[in-house]
Amino acid sequence: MNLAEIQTTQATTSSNNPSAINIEELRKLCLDCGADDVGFIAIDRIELNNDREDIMLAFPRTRTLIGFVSRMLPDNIRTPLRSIANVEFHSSGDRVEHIARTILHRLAEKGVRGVYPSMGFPMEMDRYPGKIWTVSHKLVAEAAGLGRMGIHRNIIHPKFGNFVLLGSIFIEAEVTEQSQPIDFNPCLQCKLCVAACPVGAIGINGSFDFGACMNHNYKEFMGGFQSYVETIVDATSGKALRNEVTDSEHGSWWQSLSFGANYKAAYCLAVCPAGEDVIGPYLKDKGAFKQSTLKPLADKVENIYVVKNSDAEAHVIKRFPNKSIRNVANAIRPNSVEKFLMGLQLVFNRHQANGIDAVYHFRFSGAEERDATISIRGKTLKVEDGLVGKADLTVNADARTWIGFLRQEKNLVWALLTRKLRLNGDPRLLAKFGKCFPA
Ligand code: B12
Ligand code: SF4
Repeated sequence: MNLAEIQTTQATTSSNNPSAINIEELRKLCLDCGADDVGFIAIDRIELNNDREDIMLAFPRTRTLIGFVSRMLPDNIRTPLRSIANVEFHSSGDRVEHIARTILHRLAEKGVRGVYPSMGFPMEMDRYPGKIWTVSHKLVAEAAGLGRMGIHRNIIHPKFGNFVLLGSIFIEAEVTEQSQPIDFNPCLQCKLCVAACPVGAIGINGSFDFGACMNHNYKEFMGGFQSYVETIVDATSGKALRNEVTDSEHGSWWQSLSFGANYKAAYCLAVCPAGEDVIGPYLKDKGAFKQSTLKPLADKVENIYVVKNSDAEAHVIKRFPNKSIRNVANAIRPNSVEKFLMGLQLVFNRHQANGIDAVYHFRFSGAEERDATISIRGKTLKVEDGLVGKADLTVNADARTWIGFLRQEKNLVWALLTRKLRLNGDPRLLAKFGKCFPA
């Protein structure tokens, strides 16, 4: 299927509004401005349910979203040299924003207003560690027929593969036709991304270990920065700090802070063979493809940043004995009960939960009053509002004390002695709970 055919199958839902922008003209305008593929969806589309409030906050006149992709250079992403992959990520990211701005300037000449959110960063940090992005470009791209998420949770464009970054634009006009998702997933289920990820973040079953990816790949981003600063502050002298942070790591931080934060891996994207333009070498000789793409990344001698006793640490020990483990603090640390409950799924270590079968009732009081049920069973986690079923352990906690305990600012024994924390049930279950969320 060529790109023109793909695009024709996408556009389906029509608008009756006579002033709506003709999509053929709009598509041409977007491609002329540098987009490599583009689609259009109305603000009321179900795929935007999670993001609509933020989109309307950003631009209350929004009627339509333009989703587009911009190609990256696969060989830059595939190299084991991080500087070369990162320069392509940064250049491509800048290009996405440049394309969005150019499209909006052209539309402004036609009297159509709109805004574009960032491709990735900056984000709304006052919401951290919550939903800090305005719109999920992946969901826009899927809805707009630009590809589907593969097992590695990235969008695979049917022609360009996963070597695309995504952009979205909010505009005030309606369009004559809306795009629809493509009816197949280009992911081949080859699992090369599963094998390539140094921290085991991508599960064969489609699960994704957000914390593992965040702690390693994003070490020189926001979460890792807190930990870096605290390491410096906690050191008793410059000489003592050298035992904690090597010269090469300080240098890497300096480069990230001066030239744009550097990703440590992105190996899942690097090895993905899917997409009409890139699949040739894989189809020709799968073994040779693995040798040339996966092996150099797997063989690379490098530091891997993982939380102590986490699934990610166990993965490095088992799969990548050639790589060096460096322990870091978990980048996601909650600052409220709400964020604690919301973030549990993101930092749950399923293999640490092996053998646990327990229901926990949490009853928070004080600054935040809330009841929640957390069930851990069959290496899966379920978080529910309210008290559901029979608890094996009930944790009655003052909200601030609990959050302080999680942030290692308050002592568990002190909390128990002062009855700011009271347990009803087998207290060993609390230790087992903690094991599933290594910090
Ligand atoms: C949050 C985020 C991340 C997170 C989570 C990744 C993920 N799977 O969603 C982290 C920090 C781990 C991450 C890593 C990477 N990212 Co990123 N990231 C985003 C961001 C800001 C939003 C993602 C999103 O839509 N999440 C919501 C839903 C749709 O995603 P999901 O997969 O269903 O859900 C997972 C997580 O998001 C998380 N989650 C879901 N809901 C919530 C809510 C909250 C509050 C939180 C904190 C998390 C969370 O849990 C889910 C399972 O882990 C977008 C930019 C944007 N504004 O859209 C870029 C984006 C998705 N990232 C991108 C890229 C390139 C990467 C990296 C390759 C970076 C790199 N160069 O190394 C890696 C790849 C990791 C991977 N295999 O997914 C590209 C993807 C391009 C493509 N072809 O699809 C995007 C679209 C940026 C762009 N403009 O192109 N990323
Ligand atoms: S590497 Fe294979 S399994 Fe992973 S996303 Fe690409 S095609 Fe799918």
